[in-house]
Amino acid sequence: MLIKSRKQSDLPENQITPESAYVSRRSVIRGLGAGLGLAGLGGLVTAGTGAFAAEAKRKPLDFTRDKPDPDLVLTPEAKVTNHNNFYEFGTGKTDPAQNSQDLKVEPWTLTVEGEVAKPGTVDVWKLMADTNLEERIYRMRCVEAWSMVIPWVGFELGKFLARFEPTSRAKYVAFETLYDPQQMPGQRNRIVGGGIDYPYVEGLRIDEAMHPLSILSVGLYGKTLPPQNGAPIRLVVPWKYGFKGIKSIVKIKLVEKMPPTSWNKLLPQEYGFYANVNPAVDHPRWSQASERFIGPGGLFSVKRQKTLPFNGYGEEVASLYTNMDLRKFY
Ligand SMILES: Nc1nc2c(c(=O)[nH]1)N[C@H]1C(S)=C(S)[C@@H](COP(=O)(O)O)O[C@H]1N2
Ligand SMILES: [Mo]
Repeated sequence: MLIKSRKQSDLPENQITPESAYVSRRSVIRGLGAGLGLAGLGGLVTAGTGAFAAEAKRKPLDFTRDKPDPDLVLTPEAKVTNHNNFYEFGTGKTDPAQNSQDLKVEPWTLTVEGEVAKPGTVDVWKLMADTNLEERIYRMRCVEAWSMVIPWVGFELGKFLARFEPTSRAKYVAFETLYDPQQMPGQRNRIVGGGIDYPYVEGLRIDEAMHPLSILSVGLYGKTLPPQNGAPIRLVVPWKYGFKGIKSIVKIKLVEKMPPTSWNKLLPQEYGFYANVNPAVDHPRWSQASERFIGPGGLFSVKRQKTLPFNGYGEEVASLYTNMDLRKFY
């Protein structure tokens, strides 16, 4: 996500920081490796490929594997965990990995309330152990025009919500991230936090939430989530821009009216409630027709590719929006 006050060099077209960081780190490693020998090199390689303090605490998960789509190339794990948006930990792409390592993700509870017959609070770590987890390899498209392919591990949001027995008045689902300024520097400071009014909130229409592609993710690359990706539980909706994928969720409320969402509150003319990936509707400040795929390799292998309607999931989800003007409901 971008905020208006950002300078030109921070705009997405110029956003080469993460990739150039890899390149320069590698040349540093090469330069030092000659003198330090293999031991020194090993240490530096680890530092450059995402060894976080919290990395050691990630637990292996039991899950059913997705059958890999031969057309999809995975984004390497080190890039999935080093190029993030999580404004509670800063607005730079490497800030979340740097600043979120001490987030206390265990224990963690998630409350489901509102228009449900059986409201309740669940222990997320128990939930993880008791649920049949599935791997879902999804294309992800950020509104800033970069994309990744990520092997998430999680479960269907709809099946989870069904346990709480939504009432007929449940028309929307509202989500909320942890509010804890002690742990989240962006919540203490408007500059660090990018001007968002915390806690971060998001929402879906009930039919979107019930769609089998919508998942609550508890892991990636076979292990529990690192904090920078939204540990211990976050939303993943692959046909929508990345900002819908609210992280580190503590509350889900089923409601009758369309709930407020963080980016829409901050910049309503730029970010709508629906946020369906749509190459035909440009962001007011840049095109959404194409994207930079963050794949394996260095700076020069970042591939520009066409953006697909509904991020390539149109066959599954377009019917949710028949008779809706997607220019108006962006
Ligand atoms: N709580 C919270 N959730 C958030 C954000 C955030 O700043 N705070 N950023 C969103 C944006 S803009 C994107 S693109 C995705 C990025 O998810 P990833 O870092 O796991 O790729 O998280 C989304 N969820
Ligand atoms: Mo984003």
